[in-house]
Amino acid sequence: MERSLVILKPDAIQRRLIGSILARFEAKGLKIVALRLCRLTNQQTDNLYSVHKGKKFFEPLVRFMQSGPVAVMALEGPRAVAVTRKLLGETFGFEASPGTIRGDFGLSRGYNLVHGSDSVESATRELAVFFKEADYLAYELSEAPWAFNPAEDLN
Ligand code: IDP
Ligand code: MG
Repeated sequence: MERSLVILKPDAIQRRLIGSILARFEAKGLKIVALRLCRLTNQQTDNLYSVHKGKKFFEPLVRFMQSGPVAVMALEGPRAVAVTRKLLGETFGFEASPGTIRGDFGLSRGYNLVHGSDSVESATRELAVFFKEADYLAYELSEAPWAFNPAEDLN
């Protein structure tokens, strides 16, 4: 089953939005299979944001991401990566549609509450920065057969 890396950024923690944001992922039917609070290291922010090195927002972005605790998690489900990105909304809060996490909770460019892997390849790389295979808890949600038809085609 597909997995995505999601990080609730320092602004989400400071604004006490952990519960509200997690509720969006739960309501959608995604399963939290790993979840941890931590502070991001240089190595971790480098890995997450290497494509942005050299851009003018890179240094402020790294400082922001290391400015306080974050909640790092792995979300699992059919098409977890694309579905998560849709739930996040456009990058900037002022452009993100109402109904999305960024659209409902934020106004800023950089302080946009949440990170989500942008492709299955990025998810594989990013998840490996934070979790070992043994960190993913295997369990069944009782509603799972009603949240998604297992006979459904994923292509
Ligand atoms: P994404 O998070 O939607 O994938 P990216 O373009 O990959 O967006 O940018 C990574 C992060 O860098 C964003 O989530 C945001 O926090 C920050 N960021 C991107 N563009 C800007 C900008 O123009 N000004 C300030 N921060 C930015
Ligand atoms: Mg990105």
